[in-house]
Amino acid sequence: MKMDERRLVVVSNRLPIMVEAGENTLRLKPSCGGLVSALLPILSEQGGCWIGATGGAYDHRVVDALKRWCATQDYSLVPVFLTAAESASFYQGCSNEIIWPLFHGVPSRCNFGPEYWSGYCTANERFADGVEGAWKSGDFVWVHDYHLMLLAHVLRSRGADCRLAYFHHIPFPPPDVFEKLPWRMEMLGALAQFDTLGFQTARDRRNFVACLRRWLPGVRIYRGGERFVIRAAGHSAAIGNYPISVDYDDLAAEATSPAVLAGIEAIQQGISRASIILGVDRLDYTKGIPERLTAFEALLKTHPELRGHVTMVQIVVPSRESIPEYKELKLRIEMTVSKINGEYGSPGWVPIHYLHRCVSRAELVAFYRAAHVALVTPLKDGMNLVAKEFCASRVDDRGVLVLSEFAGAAEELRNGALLVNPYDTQGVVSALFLALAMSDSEQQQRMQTMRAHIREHNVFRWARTFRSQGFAARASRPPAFLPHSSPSFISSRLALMTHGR
Ligand code: ADQ
Repeated sequence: MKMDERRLVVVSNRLPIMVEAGENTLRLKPSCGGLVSALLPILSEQGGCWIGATGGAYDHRVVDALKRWCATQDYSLVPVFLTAAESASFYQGCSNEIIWPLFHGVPSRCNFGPEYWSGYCTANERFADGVEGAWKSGDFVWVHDYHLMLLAHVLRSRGADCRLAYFHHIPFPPPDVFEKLPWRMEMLGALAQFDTLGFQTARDRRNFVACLRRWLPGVRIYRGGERFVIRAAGHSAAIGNYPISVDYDDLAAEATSPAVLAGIEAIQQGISRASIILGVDRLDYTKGIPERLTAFEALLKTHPELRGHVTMVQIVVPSRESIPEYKELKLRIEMTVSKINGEYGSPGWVPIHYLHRCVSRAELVAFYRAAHVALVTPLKDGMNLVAKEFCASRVDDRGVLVLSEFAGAAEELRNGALLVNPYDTQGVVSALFLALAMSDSEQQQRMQTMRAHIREHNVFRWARTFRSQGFAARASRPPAFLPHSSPSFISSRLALMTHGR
């Protein structure tokens, strides 16, 4: 069977549809976020199955509603149910209070509760149940992101011999950061049980390999060009970097739709035709939103001639609202926006327009097209799709991308974007000033360079390359050999963590 004939089974923490179940009500609505933005076009094109949590405990009404919804789609959804307690320790706890901050390089924000790890192990078992129930021989099972790093280990320990691939959407930290994880060896041993592992950038892949070398006893690492093959506990895995992307053609087509053209006009009228500096983010401390607002304030302070002529639009999609830190961040952003608007605003001009909600794709593309500058300044980001969406939408070859050098996207877009250090307020102000004054011809030349790259390296190519290289890697395993030390140590520690609690 050829690779592209295999059924695609996506496994991720959340389904692309959220279900809000009240006592007498049930509402389905699409999820917002980078993973869904990237994978939905792939499944919509190829069909297949998506396994993920619904965000709640078992509810037969949810099962029925999802079945009805699937009947109208080319792919099916398989819900995984977690109790409130399981979700609290796995999702809020281990995933978002340990792995997320640690992997984004902020260990000071980590809360290493031991009960979180045990919740993480349990949840990975639940997802494994979902895969076992849905998997058919010959499927390509593609696991996504940091919530499910133990899944291959759990499935292998149950005897599953399916092809298992993993894509890591967030940064992978260097050894001196990763080593703080109390379960570092278990995690690396489990990751090594996948057949293929993909990372966003060469730096993430290098960091992962460096962590394996330092912390996984008995691992063997082979290099073949840009790819690596590792062998641990008698299993081989191929490792590579595959920068994720966007559905370029869809965004470019949407950009000239009547809804978007009307949207651009409405936005421009609404802000009195001032130049727009646009920020679009999930509400997260890694996205650098307060730092960005501070830079905008410094721009207004040091360049008073711009007041009234430039407006910032910051769109924020609500995220992880049950975690106190995220609630505090929301408050901090709201206070900063209101302080800047109070201090610098004047009749007829609001310095910052702040939207806290999930907007439709057409609205988003209208904002991308109406903006003069996209200010994409995460403190650390696996890739950042907003940067690529902005470029793909600019069918007019205009607009300037000011991009954090700490976003994965900077590796690919450095020839067209103005790169900044988001911690360097003065540097961001200078880049913004340059962007606002940039000639049409320079904007065009930079934007064309970025668009050409994204057109070619679009999300379909990303999925194809990952799947075909992963497929080839399994077919050509490295020669058998004896590892330096016994890998059974890792297997038994993991078995203890996942089964022996
Ligand atoms: P995210 O952290 O979610 O993704 P990002 O890549 O920027 O970050 O994607 C955000 C997505 O949400 C974009 O597609 C954007 O259009 C959408 N979005 C943002 N605000 C919105 C709003 N208000 N309304 C509607 N849509 C909105 C994770 C990693 C990233 C990585 C992606 C994909 O953290 O680094 O790029 O996965 O791998």
